[in-house]
Amino acid sequence: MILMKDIIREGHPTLRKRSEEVALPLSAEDKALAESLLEYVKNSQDDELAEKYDLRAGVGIAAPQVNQAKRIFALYFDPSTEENMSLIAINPKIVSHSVEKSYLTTGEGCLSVDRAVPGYVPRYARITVKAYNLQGEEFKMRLKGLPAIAFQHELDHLNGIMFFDHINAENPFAEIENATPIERGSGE
Ligand code: 4LI
Ligand code: NI
Repeated sequence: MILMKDIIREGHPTLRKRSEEVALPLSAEDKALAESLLEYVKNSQDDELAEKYDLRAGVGIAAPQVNQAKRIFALYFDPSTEENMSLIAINPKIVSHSVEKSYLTTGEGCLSVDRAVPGYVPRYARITVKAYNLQGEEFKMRLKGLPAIAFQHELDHLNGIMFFDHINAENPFAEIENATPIERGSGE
């Protein structure tokens, strides 16, 4: 199981690399890695397990964050939330996106970043994505809201990009043209 000590932090070179495509069908090792990423985000949102194992809560985590430069990530939104989604994405791609953008009014956090980096992170408001699942089958889906933001945040990790790379350096809270703000409390 993945613990905080297994998650590499900003400054580690793996976070700045482009991760490698994953061979399909998935090897047993890659399948176990993908499952452990999903397990981490699930456990991190369970109050008891998060406290027991000292896990920081996240909705997404990417393989390079555990020092595996492979194109795999997991997203998890609890069934009690309106998002309600559990996803493993292998070799993910954005096939199309809206012109409209969106951003979290609270800014973004990252399990590999131990400081608060204030500022708006512009993202596409709606994306159509393609990826492979654990069984090696291709799937396609449309995302909006927080899942779309999280998907773009995790896809960036596979390309060596950190969320703060997108923040306006002169004015972190400069208005973003053609964007819908997303308000969301932590831990709801
Ligand atoms: C507890 C239980 C306030 C501050 C609000 C917490 C269950 C920030 C938000 C959670 C912020 C859950 C999150 C992300 C932000 C902030 C990620 C809490 C886990 C909110 C997820 C990838 C950016 C995703 C909304 C600097 C580790 N997640 N909050 N950003 N939540 N969480 N991101 N922003 N301000 N990061 O961080 O998983 S996209 Cl679900
Ligand atoms: Ni991150």
